[in-house]
Amino acid sequence: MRNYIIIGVAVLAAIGIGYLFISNGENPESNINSEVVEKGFFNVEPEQEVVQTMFGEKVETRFLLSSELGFESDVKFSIKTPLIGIKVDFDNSAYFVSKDGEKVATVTFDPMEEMAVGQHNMTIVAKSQNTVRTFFMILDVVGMDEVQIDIENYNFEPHGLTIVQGTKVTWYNKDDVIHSVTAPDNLFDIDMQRQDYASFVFDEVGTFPYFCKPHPYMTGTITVIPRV
Ligand SMILES: [Cu+2]
Repeated sequence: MRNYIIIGVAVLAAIGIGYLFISNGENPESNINSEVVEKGFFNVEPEQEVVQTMFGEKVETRFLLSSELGFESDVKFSIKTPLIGIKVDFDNSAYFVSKDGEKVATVTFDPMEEMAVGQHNMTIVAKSQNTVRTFFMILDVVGMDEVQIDIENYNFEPHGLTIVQGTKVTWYNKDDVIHSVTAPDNLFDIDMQRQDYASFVFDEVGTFPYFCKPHPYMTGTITVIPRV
């Protein structure tokens, strides 16, 4: 019994020492520019706050990067929101920002799959060694002809949606409870049984909020834009 305790203590001590070594050792990622001490900070300005495109059409948008107080370093972007069915490409993996002038970062969104349709709130992070800038943008992938909204876990998904005039929107109730799709002005008021489908064709241009009668906290909005 005593031997086991001694072995146990020795194992714990070994783990502890190992841990000290690991935490003292430098993590390879933070090692890249470890001799460079960053001065100042950088600013990032999105060219647009709402980026709109049609389903199936690539769209580009740019960010302006500038140096403040002598900042000189690499800046990397990442998008913290999962964008399902959308391919995202930055034109560079890192942007060297210096006091010599503004730098432009370009990102391309390619909404390739049908599930890309809808308004996506994106959290974008631009990061250097010591500075982090977080900002928000909306990517609005406009639907045309036919669009499906899933009702799942007491949510309309997509929750915000832009469509072209004349588009048929079909709601599909995936939940095991009864919901409704109800416009406050009674333009439509559809009871949705379990596993039920129901459609409405939006011929008028405008903004149409709707909700669920049994669960009024469930809301959605459809914005209809003119067909060109
Ligand atoms: Cu409901």
